[in-house]
Amino acid sequence: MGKIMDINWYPGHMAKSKRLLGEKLKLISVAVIAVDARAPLSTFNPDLINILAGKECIVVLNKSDLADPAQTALWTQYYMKKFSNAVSFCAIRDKKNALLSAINNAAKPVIKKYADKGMRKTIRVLVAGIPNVGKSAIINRLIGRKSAREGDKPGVTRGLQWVRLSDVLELLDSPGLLWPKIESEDAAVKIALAGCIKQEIIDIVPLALRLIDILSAVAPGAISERYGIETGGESRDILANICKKRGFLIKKGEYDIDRGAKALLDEFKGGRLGRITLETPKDFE
Ligand SMILES: Nc1nc2c(ncn2[C@@H]2O[C@H](COP(=O)(O)OP(=O)(O)OP(=O)(O)O)[C@@H](O)[C@H]2O)c(=O)[nH]1
Ligand SMILES: [Mg+2]
Repeated sequence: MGKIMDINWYPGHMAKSKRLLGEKLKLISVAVIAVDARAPLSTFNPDLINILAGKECIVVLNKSDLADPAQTALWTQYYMKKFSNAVSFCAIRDKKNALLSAINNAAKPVIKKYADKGMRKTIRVLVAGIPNVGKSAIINRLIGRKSAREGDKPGVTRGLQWVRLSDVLELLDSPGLLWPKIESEDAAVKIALAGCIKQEIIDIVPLALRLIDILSAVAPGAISERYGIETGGESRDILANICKKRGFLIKKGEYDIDRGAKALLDEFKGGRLGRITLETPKDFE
């Protein structure tokens, strides 16, 4: 099978963003770490553990509307154990209350620390995570208007941006950060499937074949239901069958596999294959 992408892809703008973020860290007391609920561990940037050491952290499993609710519950428990603070969220639909109270709870000890010294300070909350997991959307949801730019592709937020949430809380939107060396090819695949890596560097046919393999384990039936095809054979035959069903032909008898791959990947990303989570906590025990 072909290589899906260079998993050591770490563009210069991310190194720069990480440096600029480093300069603001001393101002930050609370951090919201956003992950994609469809791959909650693979989309967690392990660099953030070091970067955010000593801060109150909340893991937000965002895009929960696209994930399997039972899996999201397991992953929320997983992160509760790890960080004692985790919330599942849908930034485009959910009410802000649950997330807001998690942030307020995390800020409470910091507010108290200052209050004990007779000080009343603004608590600064960083929203961090890999590209396209919905950091800006989370901020917009919390403040109730579109203040941070969001977009349906990775790399939309380019600089740090402060947004006032209340008289005591201020949020910091940050550009998506990957880490310099993604050790696991499996994690790289899921990061790509969740749309967190720009399309241009991805080889979409092998990625679509990997998606077909993963789906046969985590959501058997999803492809046959969506496309009305048999899914017993090899992934390549399944992809060819998707093309056949959709009429994606280059010429008679030759399928447009690229087009089929793109359709499958886009439809997965958009949730049209159902609410699917690509990994379960048990995979990592
Ligand atoms: N279905 C769904 N889509 C979401 C959710 N949250 C965000 N999105 C969409 O996902 C896309 C990415 O959201 P952004 O807020 O721009 O993501 P980001 O993490 O700020 O991305 P970068 O700034 O590129 O790092 C946008 O099209 C959002 O509308 C969610 O909970 N569910
Ligand atoms: Mg953003």
